[in-house]
Amino acid sequence: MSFFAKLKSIFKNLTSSKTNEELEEILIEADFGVKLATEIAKEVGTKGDITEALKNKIDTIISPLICDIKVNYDKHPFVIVLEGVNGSGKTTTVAKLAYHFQQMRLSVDIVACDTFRVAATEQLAVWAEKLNCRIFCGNSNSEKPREPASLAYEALSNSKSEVLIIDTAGRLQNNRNLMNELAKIHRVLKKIDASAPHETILVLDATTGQNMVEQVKEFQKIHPITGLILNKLDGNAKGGALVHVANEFGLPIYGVGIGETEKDFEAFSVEKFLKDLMEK
Ligand SMILES: Nc1nc2c(ncn2[C@@H]2O[C@H](COP(=O)(O)OP(=O)(O)OP(=O)(O)O)[C@@H](O)[C@H]2O)c(=O)[nH]1
Ligand SMILES: [Mg+2]
Repeated sequence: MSFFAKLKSIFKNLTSSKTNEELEEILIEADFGVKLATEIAKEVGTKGDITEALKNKIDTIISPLICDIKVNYDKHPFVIVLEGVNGSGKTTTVAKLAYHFQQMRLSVDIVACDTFRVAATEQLAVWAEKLNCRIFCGNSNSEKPREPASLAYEALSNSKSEVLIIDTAGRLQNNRNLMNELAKIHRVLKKIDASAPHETILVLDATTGQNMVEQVKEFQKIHPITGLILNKLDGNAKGGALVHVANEFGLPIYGVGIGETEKDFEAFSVEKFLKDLMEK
């Protein structure tokens, strides 16, 4: 059952007659995680209207974390690295963020550090052309793929833009080599600017369940994550584990992806999230 379906059934079945234990069980089943489920059941159970109390609790956890990416104009350029597992929407998010900053009249360069797959570079090159961004990429004609860290170094050394967005390879968080490669990208950036990257954003797929928590943990080991973007909230995405992630890590939530074009990026709305919960 999807997260929304589960939660919908929770709301339907919620009556004041449910015991705290029953509520706790339902919440665990709905991907809230044991710790949070216990906490909520304890708090909510004593407050009469369980539905309202549960909504308030979700609001209390998520609302303080919603914010924009604040570009520090003292940085030349302001460097953003996008990370995440296979297919979470990193490359599309590069385009969405590039467009977002262009709307703010900032100049943007992008870097195709997913050099292992030629198609990945081509995908980003298409976006670069559409958005009229400068792109740094490896030479697709050469037989050996360019080392991602060396490309990142070249990009940061040469970019004249206000914002530099770095795309990385979709990697399983348990793939040591690829994670080492990511660590290396961070190391070389710091050789040029000790404060870089200025944002390390983990891109999550809303259709992921509890594995989301694991993903945050594993990527945090490489370099501190400074914020999250949750993609694919359009359609029937679960997204529920976000409540768990938000409660566990308290990381800023920079926005959500709601489609495949550069314009399909918006701020996370708790109101919409809860409304979808009740009506989807
Ligand atoms: N519906 C929907 N589709 C999305 C969204 N974001 C990305 N996609 C689609 O999801 C697929 C994967 O997106 P990519 O941006 O290539 O993901 P990635 O993380 O770069 O993938 P890898 O480089 O293979 O790891 C593409 O078909 C995108 O068009 C979103 O917010 N909503
Ligand atoms: Mg990609």
